[in-house]
Amino acid sequence: MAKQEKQDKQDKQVNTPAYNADSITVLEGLEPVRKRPGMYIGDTDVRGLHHMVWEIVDNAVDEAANGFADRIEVTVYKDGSVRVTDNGRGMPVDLHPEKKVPGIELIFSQLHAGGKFDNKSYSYAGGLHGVGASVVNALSRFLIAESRRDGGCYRIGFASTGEGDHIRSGVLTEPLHRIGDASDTGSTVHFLPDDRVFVDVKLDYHTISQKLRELAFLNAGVTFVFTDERRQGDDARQEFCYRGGMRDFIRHFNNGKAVAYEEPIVISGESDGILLEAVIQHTDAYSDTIISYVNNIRTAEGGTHETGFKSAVTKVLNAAARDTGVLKDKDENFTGEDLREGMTAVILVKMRDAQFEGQTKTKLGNITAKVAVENIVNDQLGRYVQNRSNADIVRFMLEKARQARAVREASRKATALARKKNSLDGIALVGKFAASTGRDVSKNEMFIVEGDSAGGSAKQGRDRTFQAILPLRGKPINCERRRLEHLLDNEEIRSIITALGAGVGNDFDIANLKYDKVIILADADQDGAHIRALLLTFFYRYMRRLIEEGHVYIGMPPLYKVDKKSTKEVRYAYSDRECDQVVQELGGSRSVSIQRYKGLGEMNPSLLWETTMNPAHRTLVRVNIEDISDAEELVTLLMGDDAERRREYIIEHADFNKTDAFMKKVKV
Ligand code: 28F
Repeated sequence: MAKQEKQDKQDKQVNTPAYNADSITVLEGLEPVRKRPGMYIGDTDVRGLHHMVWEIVDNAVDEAANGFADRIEVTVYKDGSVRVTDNGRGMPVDLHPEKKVPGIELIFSQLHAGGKFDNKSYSYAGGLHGVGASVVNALSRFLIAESRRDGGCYRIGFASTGEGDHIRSGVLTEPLHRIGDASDTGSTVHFLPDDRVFVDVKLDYHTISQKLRELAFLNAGVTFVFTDERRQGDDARQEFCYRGGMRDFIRHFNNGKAVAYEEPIVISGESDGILLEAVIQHTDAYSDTIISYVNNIRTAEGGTHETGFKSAVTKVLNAAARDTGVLKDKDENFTGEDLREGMTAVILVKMRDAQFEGQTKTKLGNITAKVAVENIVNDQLGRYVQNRSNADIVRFMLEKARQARAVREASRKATALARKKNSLDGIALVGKFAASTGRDVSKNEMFIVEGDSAGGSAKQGRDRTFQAILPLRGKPINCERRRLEHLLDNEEIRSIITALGAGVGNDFDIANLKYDKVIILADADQDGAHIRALLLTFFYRYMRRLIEEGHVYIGMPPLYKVDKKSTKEVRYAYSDRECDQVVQELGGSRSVSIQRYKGLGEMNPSLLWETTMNPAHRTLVRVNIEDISDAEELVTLLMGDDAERRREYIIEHADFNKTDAFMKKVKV
């Protein structure tokens, strides 16, 4: 009874005129977002459009991270609108004591506000710029929010009004009111990103699905349901829930590799207001992989948290090596790199006021994070290695470090020699590599071409002012199973490193890159797929920035030549489907002749130029690491020991029309 009274009172309050007057000032608050969307959402391209979704999802994830929700649903509709629902406490509907406006209205109309980011319990809110829901409202055609709490369901609505230079957005069109009863609690937000802001861009099914899967790994036990109503059948709905959270993440990541021990090492703790969760698992690989996150955002460029992690691992394991006698008094400490050989680690830091730096703003800058992570890892990994029941695992790690050091020392001379060879720029490449004459790096392109004959055609056909050709004779070495020192013995690999001019591995410096585009040109058959995979693996492992910053492309030679008999019109098709389409356009199969190209080698220089190299006509596919774990999985699959899976994969993907999981098709 008392509850009902309170309810009625609230229902009345939200409709008072004073409240509407207040909302005008609130409106002006959103104007800057509309004026300079990029400042608030990153950009108004696909990335920005997806950030709209992440901002709302982040709020739901925060509610889950605080222990109030365990189910989050995301639906994309045919009109491009998005609906996000959680089963948390529901957004507050009572009036803010000073502002006299319902909490839910503040969430969607106050920049940098909503209390969300001031409230201690919400101290780890994520989001690119941490401005949240009001920005999404400002950049939407409409936004409807519902809150289910205290037995009621409440709704508030906003929309943009006007047109041209007079658009006002986030205007309150439906003040908060009770629309009915609710048997559960939770929040729902339904919004339509404004197509006048996000022009000609669409939400991508895979991007959203991968992000939600990632969030499911990072938030153990929370169920994420993704529905894309633009799709049909089994593909339209996906559900992710990982009881084991980051432990499941690392298992998934190392799936298909030989792991040194089944149960990942788990570290979790708090220091100086910074939360850390980390998992470690070793494989028989020769490199290390650290995947790090801050507030659920991937930090691809690393930063202070990674530095703190590495430094603590080095310290703890060197101490263990001394304790167990693996290192004698006279021995030098192991290097961090030796100690991390074969290590996979996933690190998640949650902190307030995270500062992001670096070229892609994915590098954590806060020094406090280094200290905090270092403290927690020192303490917990220290305890782990002290624990007798982990003795075998610790012995494995130290033995691996010892071998890594031995190999490193043994091959130091060989490496020095290889490096020296490389530094004799050009000499190692004589007769093979055809450099471009132009010096404008931003225009320069390097084609890595499968086979000498195709290489020859490419050299003749190219525009030498900006295109360089590097023909590959044999197959480049498989680098999954090799240390960098051995890779340098491979002539093909050395040529690539030398030609690109930016070093390799830890010495790789993208600032010295001589070519803006590195284009792999291989046949559309199994051999070609293999060569592409080998090269991509190499770039992925030893020049990752090259891929991350979008410099690597796959060239697409045409698969078919279609001649119209009567008019002699000639068209080229790059896929089976395109071939069918072209045949239709030229009047059907009776009026054309079709030639299928078996390989690059069949094309003469001018044809190769016209169809595959000329920027005006060609199709390139940019290689894009959308989901690092998928890419890693693919690399492992293609390069690892599991021959059967590898065979299956190559057969399945030898069809050039299917985009490899690595790649996102972008016509350039
Ligand atoms: C569909 C997206 O946005 N879920 C949210 C809550 C819950 C609270 C809240 C949100 C706290 C102080 C305002 C409830 N009860 N899903 C969401 N669930 N925001 S957003 O509070 C926001 C601020 O002022 C909530 C008690 N405390 C907080």
